[in-house]
Amino acid sequence: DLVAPPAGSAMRRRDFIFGAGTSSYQIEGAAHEDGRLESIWDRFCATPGKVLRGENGAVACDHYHRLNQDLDVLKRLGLDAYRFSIAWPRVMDAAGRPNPKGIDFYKRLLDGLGQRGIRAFVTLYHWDLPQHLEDKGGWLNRETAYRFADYADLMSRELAGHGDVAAWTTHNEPWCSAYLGYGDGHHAPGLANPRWAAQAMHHLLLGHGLTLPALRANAPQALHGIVANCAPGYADSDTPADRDAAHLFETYQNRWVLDPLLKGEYPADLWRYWKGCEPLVLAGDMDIIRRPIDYLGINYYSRAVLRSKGPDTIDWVRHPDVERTTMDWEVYPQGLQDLFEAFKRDYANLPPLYITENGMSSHDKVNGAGAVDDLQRQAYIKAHFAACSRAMDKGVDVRGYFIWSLMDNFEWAFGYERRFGLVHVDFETQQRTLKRSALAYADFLRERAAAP
Ligand code: GBH
Repeated sequence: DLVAPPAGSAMRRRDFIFGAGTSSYQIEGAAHEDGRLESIWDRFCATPGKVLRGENGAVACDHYHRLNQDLDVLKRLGLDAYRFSIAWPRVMDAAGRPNPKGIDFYKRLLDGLGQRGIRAFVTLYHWDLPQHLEDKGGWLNRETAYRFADYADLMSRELAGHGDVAAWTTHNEPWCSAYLGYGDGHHAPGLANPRWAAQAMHHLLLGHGLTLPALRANAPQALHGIVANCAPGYADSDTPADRDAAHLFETYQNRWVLDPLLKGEYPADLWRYWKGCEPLVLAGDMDIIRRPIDYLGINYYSRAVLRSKGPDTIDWVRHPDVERTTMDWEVYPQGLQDLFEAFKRDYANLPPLYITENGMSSHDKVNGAGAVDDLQRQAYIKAHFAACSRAMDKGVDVRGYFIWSLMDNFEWAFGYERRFGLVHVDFETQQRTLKRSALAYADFLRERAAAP
């Protein structure tokens, strides 16, 4: 019974949503079919030296062609909800007109979920910007925010009446899009300047706010919100300098995104860390960005430990003797509780939370008996269930938990080597094998469904 919340946990309430997630570029493949345009990730992967072993998402899990099989896997798991993203380059042509073939894929996906009684959490942007928009400046260009609102309007109209969409998400992890994409260049489009990261963030958040009226009008029954990747920062020592380093880390990692959304302002400390990098903000922008949201999705993986490296400069500390994943991220469940309790203290208007991603990568292999013994993942999930339960006991309003990921997939700059799935994928044969963690999760969900 490894993958289950503790007895008596508030997570065992029947209305708590359990799910798993994926994203379009990481699983779909079919990168050149049915009128799909080039995305910034196709271009980035084709640039030598950007992705481990030069891998790309051209085939990935071939999910585009294996939709029904993957829907049946979701059904076998017994999930309440499935979180996926729409590939913007699949559903609109370069003139902004709808591409019916691409849109049809998502209609079939939602219909298939609906037939199986699985609710949908639909993300509009999980990093695959159409390349033609990047050619005009991408998220550095304010126009992209307006094009994003057009795209959101189109998709929420087109998909109305298909399946049961519980929630729309504007952006997955704007921090990653802005910082990894435009600030340090580890992700597409591979640009590296903190001033650009700050401007890209502003336009990403503006795009988020601009979409909300259309989403609400076209999908009045669904919840509307955004997903942020957050991590708590701990000072390496109790000195004021190290405590300030931890504070600056949380400003750059969490408050850079959450303060504009929930307080309508960028945290002033951020410009202590990135001197002179303030974005251009037009009158009225912050009111658009702070439009009320129904929920906040948090992707939680690990913590950071920080020390001061001089005034307004921080240094990441790597503790040698702690458990790590194959991403080299520390396993630190307590951080989830600490983070959520801090949010509750810091934001008077904190909306209900969903853990929209949590999980780990490991070197999983199918053994001679045809099974995948991912014991470390089962323990990881169980420990994070317990941390989430403790936060709920302290009054934090958490409504759902999604494991990242449904299946092994294209792990961005790390290619196919890092495996986050509940389901193992053999990338030669496209064979899916439920790992032990998936079987244990399914057992828990079946028991819960049977309980009075
Ligand atoms: C998510 O991003 C993505 O949404 C998803 O597509 C991706 O597959 C998944 O996570 C796994 O990577 O070095 O310990 O300080 C996660 C964003 C940003 C979280 C970097 C971890 C560094 C952790 N990540 N962060 S650590």
